[in-house]
Amino acid sequence: MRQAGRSLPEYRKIREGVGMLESCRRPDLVTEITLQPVRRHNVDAAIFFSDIVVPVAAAGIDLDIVAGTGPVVAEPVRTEADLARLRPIVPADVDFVTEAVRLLVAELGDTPLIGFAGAPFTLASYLIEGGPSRTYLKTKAMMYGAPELWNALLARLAEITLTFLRVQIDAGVSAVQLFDSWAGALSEADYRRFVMPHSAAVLSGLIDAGVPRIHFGVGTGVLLEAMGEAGADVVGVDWRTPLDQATRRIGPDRAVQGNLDPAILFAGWDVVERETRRILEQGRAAPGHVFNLGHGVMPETDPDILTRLVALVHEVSGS
Ligand code: 1CP
Repeated sequence: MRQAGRSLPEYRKIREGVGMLESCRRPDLVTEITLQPVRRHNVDAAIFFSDIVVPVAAAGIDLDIVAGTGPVVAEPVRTEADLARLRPIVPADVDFVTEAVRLLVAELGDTPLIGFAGAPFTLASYLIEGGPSRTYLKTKAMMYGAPELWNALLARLAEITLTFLRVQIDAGVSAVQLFDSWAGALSEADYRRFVMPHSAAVLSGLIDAGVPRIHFGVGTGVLLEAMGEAGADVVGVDWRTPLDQATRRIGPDRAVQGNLDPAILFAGWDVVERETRRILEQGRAAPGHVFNLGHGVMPETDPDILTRLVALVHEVSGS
């Protein structure tokens, strides 16, 4: 979401009259949209064009991705009976993903393709709330009030997510990112108790696949250590925590990814340059640093600033 694609005129053109879910199911469109930011900005890796709700739609949940809103679930999942509508998936349920990844890997040559999935907590929040939320009231009510149902739901989502990431790895992605975008709504203790075991099941289930695993959330300053422990090789950091501080929390065994505030891209080039240099400097404290934004690209972002930003990162890091 809010990756480079949405700020590009060529993206908006190709998406005209095509719904978001439909575009995710068309390998020709997925391939072209994934390549657009790579061509334009010369980034070092491509991120697969899809959405975190694609596997739960394939698992039988009736949902849509509504422009300007995000995922909307027709009948939210709130009871034991609702859970039965979320069945496990098999690779054939997402054969369009296999086909798109294969096409992309062939087109990209040496440029790695990053696959991704939503983590169980973030997926559960959409299924339980029925759409985007600020407070996660119903999600937390189930988590605290009906822990058995909660654990059954998150275990099912972990199973679906693991299958979905394996499909992408088998088709050729070079790395995977697990998005627990909204886990920052939790305390560390509750994250460790109610969420981490399920995310760890996904991440540890991929150890033998031998691809780097990136684990990211927004507002996760207090969770960084636990998100690393869940089984990540790289921990994504939003703009709230400086990377040297993040590294002290995460420890010397994991790389970091981040963390320019996407809003900085609206503040003029001098500010972008200063902040980018600061982040690259602070990233040196970590055993590895993937430069990235602290969250997705806003659709109103000037694409030329992004191109310049990529060139600056290449220049400063000598790559
Ligand atoms: O642009 C790209 O090529 C990247 C592909 C991508 C990714 C990685 C999309 C396309 N979605 C995602 C992941 C995603 N989707 C996340 C995790 C990343 C993050 O935290 O930003 C989340 C939380 C979603 C859910 C979602 N999908 C939202 C957020 C709603 C909320 O709760 O605030 C929204 C707005 C979407 C729709 C969506 N997904 C992707 C795009 C390009 C869009 C916009 C819709 C459109 O273009 O029609």
